[in-house]
Amino acid sequence: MTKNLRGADIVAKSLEKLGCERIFTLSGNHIMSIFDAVLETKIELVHVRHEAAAVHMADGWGRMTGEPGIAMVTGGPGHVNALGALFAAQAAESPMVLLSGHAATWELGRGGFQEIRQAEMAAPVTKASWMAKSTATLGQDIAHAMRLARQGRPGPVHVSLPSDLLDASIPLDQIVWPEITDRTAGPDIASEIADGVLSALASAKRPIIFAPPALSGFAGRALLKRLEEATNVPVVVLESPRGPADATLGAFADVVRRADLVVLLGKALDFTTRWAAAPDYAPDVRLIVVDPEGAMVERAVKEVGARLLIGCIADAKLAAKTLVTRAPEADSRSAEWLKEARAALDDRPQEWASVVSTTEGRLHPAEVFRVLRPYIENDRDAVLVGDGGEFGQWAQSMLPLRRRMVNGVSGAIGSSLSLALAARYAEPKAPIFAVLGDGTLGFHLAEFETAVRCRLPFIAVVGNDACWNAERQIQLRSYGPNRIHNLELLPARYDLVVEALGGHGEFVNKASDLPAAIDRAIASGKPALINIMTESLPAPTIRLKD
Ligand SMILES: Cc1ncc(C[n+]2csc(CCOP(=O)(O)OP(=O)(O)O)c2C)c(N)n1
Repeated sequence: MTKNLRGADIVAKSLEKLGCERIFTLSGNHIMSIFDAVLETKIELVHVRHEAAAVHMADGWGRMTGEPGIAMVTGGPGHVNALGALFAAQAAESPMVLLSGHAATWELGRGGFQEIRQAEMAAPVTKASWMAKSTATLGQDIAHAMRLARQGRPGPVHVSLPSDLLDASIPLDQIVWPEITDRTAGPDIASEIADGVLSALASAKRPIIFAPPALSGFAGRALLKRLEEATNVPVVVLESPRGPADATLGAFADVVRRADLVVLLGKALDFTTRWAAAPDYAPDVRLIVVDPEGAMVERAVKEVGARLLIGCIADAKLAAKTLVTRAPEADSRSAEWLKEARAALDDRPQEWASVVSTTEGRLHPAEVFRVLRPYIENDRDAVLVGDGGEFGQWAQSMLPLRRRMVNGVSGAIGSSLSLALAARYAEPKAPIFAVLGDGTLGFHLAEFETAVRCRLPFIAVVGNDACWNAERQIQLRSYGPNRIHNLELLPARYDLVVEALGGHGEFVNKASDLPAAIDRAIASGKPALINIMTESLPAPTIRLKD
């Protein structure tokens, strides 16, 4: 007698076969068959408190490991709740897959329960988005989604799973299981083009290389460091909406303005690069574009015309490795320019070393990050998660860049608690700090319950200025001091909320109390929140030389 398997079993077993250890999920009618099916696998379900948090966690897993994170949500409202978080994952170039339950195929077009055009809704925030068509090929859908997510410019992929396909039972011999060996990487850069790029770099006076968010992880940064060492050319990841003017990059915008050659190594020519145009760049700066997507090379042709020296379709990671291998042994350029660029990247105002708050009961952000810095610096595995708004910008400009996940190019606030939980799964022991403002905290505060329930210790460092300060600064700059309104928040005791959820809370309104509070938070071994009353200061800005 042939045994039958449900579609839901095919999904669970295929995920397991493809290396998935856990699914970040929020339950619902359409996916309960998969909850049931994972009982026959080693897959762990991480049940969270909002669908967007499940997507942020899958995003975080993708960024930490380079392997697609898997989020699973129910159809209709669950899917709709998940969509916003895909925007951040897409901008972060994070490999992940969103599996959403879906109304049964026989209900479609008839006003089915929670029926909505899910694949179409997810299309603009994913690399690919479709509805599965048959039970037998569900495993292939999953494998294809995972392959697409990590290929070329990584990003989110969505598959909707109609409930009748999940519930249907089919004989084993009809199932098309996915291939596990298929891990095709995008094309490498051809040797002669790599040599062309290297000789252009060698003959340029002031070249720089921009790398994409996809290479901002631990492994990516290590590879880029090797590239910088091999070429003596500054290599910088652009992962902020502020582009080269990101506070993380010190005074690097000055260097960019003087560059005579910019290589976009997998970095999209978009608003973050300021389209390589004046006044942020020299008017005659030349460009080399190495990108996994032909469309990006075409965009460069359109945007910069004759200033484009080389345009080539290649995988950024493979191309970086090839450039390292083919770079000439005896370095053909002096290290002077690189030294100058690195000095600009490290440039920070001297006063940050000593500035203190002028407001009783509130800390200056610099007082917070002077204390926090060694905790991150002294452990090479430590993970920093950065989120909005102005407080987050202070953090990013004062804390080490080595191992960091930020809300990044999307500019979307709210993901950090979820990213920190995903980081904990990827890194069971390392210190993990999430830094965020009090407004941002509100988006997914309930994930502290997930953290406590799933035993995922990390430390949230919250700058509580009782205000949506980033927007307050916009009102101040754009509309004047008399038109600041409607951005106040309560100076709430978020630390007590976390205590109530079973975590560890600290309240700090004096700089001298902060070190002991951090030590107690670490010693608690629990998910912890340090609620720090801070001054409402504008984000640090770069100082251009003229
Ligand atoms: C999803 C999303 N919603 C709204 C915004 C706009 N926004 C950016 S920063 C910010 C204020 C953040 O306030 P808070 O977290 O308290 O940090 P602060 O600026 O006060 O330090 C807002 C509303 C955004 N970027 N993303």
